[in-house]
Amino acid sequence: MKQTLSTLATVLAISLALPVQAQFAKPEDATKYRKASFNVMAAHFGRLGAMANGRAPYDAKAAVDNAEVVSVMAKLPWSAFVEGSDKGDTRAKPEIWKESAKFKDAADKMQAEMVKLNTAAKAGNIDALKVAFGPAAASCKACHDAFRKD
Ligand code: ASC
Repeated sequence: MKQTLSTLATVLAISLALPVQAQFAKPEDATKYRKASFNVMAAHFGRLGAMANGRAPYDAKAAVDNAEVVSVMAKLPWSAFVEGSDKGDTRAKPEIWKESAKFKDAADKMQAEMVKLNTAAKAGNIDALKVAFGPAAASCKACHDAFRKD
């Protein structure tokens, strides 16, 4: 029993450490998935922006909750930029697949900024949130400028 539990714990620890890897039956499913994850992220990021920019009152708990969602969602879209999903209902530029190392750098940078934003939200003060929000928004914009059609 003890042995079984410890094996189970090991399996669980390994599976939690694996990066999220969604599977898609069709390229359109991948496109829908990445758009959905960006949309959820944007909704929660926008709430943080409203607080950071003084358009909404600062609420420490709401900041933590929103930043948590943002940092989790930030991990999701990348595995959905599959081959063949450059066509159809997407603003993804071909450069995503042609300059994949550059795209990965931009994606990694964004995720790192969202982790910092999450840490800042947990600090529990508006100034920390303001400091982290600017670079986080800039990391969204940098990727949009290079890799998204408007
Ligand atoms: C947002 C949002 C984005 C980013 C970007 C920052 O709130 O939806 O995509 O910020 O506009 O420049």
